[in-house]
Amino acid sequence: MAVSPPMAFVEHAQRLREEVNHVLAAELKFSDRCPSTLSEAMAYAGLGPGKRLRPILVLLSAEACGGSRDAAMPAAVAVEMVHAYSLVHDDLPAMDDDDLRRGRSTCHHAFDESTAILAGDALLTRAFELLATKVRPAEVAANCSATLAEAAGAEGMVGGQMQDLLATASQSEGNESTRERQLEAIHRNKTGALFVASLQLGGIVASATDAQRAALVAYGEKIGLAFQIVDDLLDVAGNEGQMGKRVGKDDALGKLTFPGLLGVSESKARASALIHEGCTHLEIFGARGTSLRELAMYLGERDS
Ligand code: GRG
Repeated sequence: MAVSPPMAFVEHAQRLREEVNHVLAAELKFSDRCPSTLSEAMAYAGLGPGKRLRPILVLLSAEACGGSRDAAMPAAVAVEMVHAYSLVHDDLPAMDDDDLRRGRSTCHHAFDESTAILAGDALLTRAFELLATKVRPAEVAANCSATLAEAAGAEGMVGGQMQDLLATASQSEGNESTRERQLEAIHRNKTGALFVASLQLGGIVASATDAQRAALVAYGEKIGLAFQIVDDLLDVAGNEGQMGKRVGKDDALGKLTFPGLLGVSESKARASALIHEGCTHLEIFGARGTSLRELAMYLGERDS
């Protein structure tokens, strides 16, 4: 059964979300060398009412490793820019062809398709500009850039999206255990890689030890997969108003999903087990890992 995070955590997460939004808004302001339509589309996509989970992971992992929130903030905002770009491109007609995101029209509906493609491109490049110019010292900036690029690129998120498209096109051939392995591999790249990178970035800016870095990766892999299982469950039974996006699309598109493969109750049990397992890796952080533990609980019981 899912366990709710304490109210103090919910309030802590809300404060972090507001701090992230403040810096994100400042970093999405451009001089008049940027066409106003492009900066408006970037602000629309970047500042929409999302949960800001990935930047919160950056800030909480830095906290767990004894680092400062100010030092982690540029990396937190950079990850959110990469995430926002991925949502804009994922919603395009050539991808999921969605008209609703975060309770509002998708970027290509609010603007147009060409502007949405360019806004996604510019969010992605702005993220790396931020890491290069705002993370110090330069060696830490380079380490953050390499970590985020690897997670977002061909061997991470974009590669996972390609695997997902190929699996949908081939209508998921193979027996149940082959398909389950395939599904886990897709989500390890498509969703999990950015979760793990977010935790790694917090660790990098906080000069985490190798053992702390390994613990963050192990925790991130488990909760990243749990997040995706819950996302699949919400697509089956979630509320469109609360989710702020269309539901029931996975089934309509013939997508390989956890509830489709394992059924609803086994999927719920799998998500709870992963959250529990993920939290066992936080012991190394002692009391400083409490917020990451509470975030994992939140992921298990979220409804949006
Ligand atoms: C290059 C054309 C082109 C497309 C690439 C990169 C990409 C498309 C897709 C990335 C994969 C992707 C969007 C995965 C979705 C993961 C997911 C469940 C996102 C929703 O995350 P939440 O719930 O969203 O954290 P909020 O709105 O709260 O930020």
